[in-house]
Amino acid sequence: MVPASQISAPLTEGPTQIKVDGVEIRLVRLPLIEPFETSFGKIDSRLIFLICLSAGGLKGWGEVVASEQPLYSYETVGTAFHVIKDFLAPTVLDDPIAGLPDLARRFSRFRGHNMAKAGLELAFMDLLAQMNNQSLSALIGGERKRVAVGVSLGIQPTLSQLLKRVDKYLDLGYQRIKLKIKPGWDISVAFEVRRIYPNILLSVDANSAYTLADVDHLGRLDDFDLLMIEQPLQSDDIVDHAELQQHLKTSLCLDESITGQRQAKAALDLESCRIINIKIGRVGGYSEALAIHDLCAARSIPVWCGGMLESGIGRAHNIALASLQGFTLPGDISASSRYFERDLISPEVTVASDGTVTVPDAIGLGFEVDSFFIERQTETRVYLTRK
Ligand code: OSB
Ligand code: MG
Repeated sequence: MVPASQISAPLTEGPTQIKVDGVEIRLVRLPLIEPFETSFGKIDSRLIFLICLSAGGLKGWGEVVASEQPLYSYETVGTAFHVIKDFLAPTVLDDPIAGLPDLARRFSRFRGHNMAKAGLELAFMDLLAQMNNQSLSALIGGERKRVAVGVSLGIQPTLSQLLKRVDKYLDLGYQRIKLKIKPGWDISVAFEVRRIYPNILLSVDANSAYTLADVDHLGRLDDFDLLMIEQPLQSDDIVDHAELQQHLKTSLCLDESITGQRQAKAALDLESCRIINIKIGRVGGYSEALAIHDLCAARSIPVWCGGMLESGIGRAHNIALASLQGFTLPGDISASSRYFERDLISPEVTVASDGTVTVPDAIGLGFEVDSFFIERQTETRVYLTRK
């Protein structure tokens, strides 16, 4: 693993004081190639929330992963817009920023709204990487040159439509298949996929669709040699998951419940899960994501990088994060083409036939931002400056 001291060094040292001149917010509509359905609903486009920080002639890009509706999390595009415009952006524009810890400290007095905070942290880290002439991966101490990836398959109208998609993504090389499940679309689906593919890495994600009363039902998933069951119980629960884990052979993985390093530590202390999904947006940015990575590495708990149907900008940050040594399981980092006809970056993210994505070594994000296409798809644009 990478010791915390090595990770934080480039983030705190050096003469870098970043004076941010402007915060641009853009809401950009990207249609999905096909609808994405989870236990809480179905979407057919993404309203991508971009943040662009300008400083000293450079631009740093970040993405707020909130959805339009408060389903996965209480945050929405609307709440993040308000919180960034009225509270977070003014603290960013206030004084020059000394480093990531300084930025995180400014945000910490505001409760919650992790996705809003993360969007600004991401953009800040892109700026910092550019100022240091480094890739994002190098900036955070990432060592992997390629990261292993899996695919998350939404609930389908029929089993045969699901099986077609499993086949397609295995063919494309994806190393792990994750099935979204809910009551009525769970046991028989996992049974059938496992029957046809006895040897693949297979997991399921319930997005909180069950309660502890379903312990026997969920126990039937133990027959399918799953890599993990992701977030079966309530989104803020840590206690019932510990009880459930005791009754299951299969490892539980927490997603929604892990909103920061304190929750991660509590979940590991209580043995509520044996695997953690790290999403930079859900935990409030790089500082928390790195801390959770370090905590899990120190306890030999595998972590993997989750996804939120990000555009290429959020995806580039996920790739950088997943290049850290502790990310030992395939992430939900698909090719741009898994979700979008055309992405906001160039080149787009591609998955090689061995199910890996290259970690760019070019400075900053490592991808060009396609300003022309962003402009074309923009629904809302706001530019905030110092008062
Ligand atoms: O639970 O991991 C989840 C997408 C939106 C909200 C929650 C989740 C997901 C995914 C998609 O599973 C992962 C991806 O971006 O490919
Ligand atoms: Mg999940």
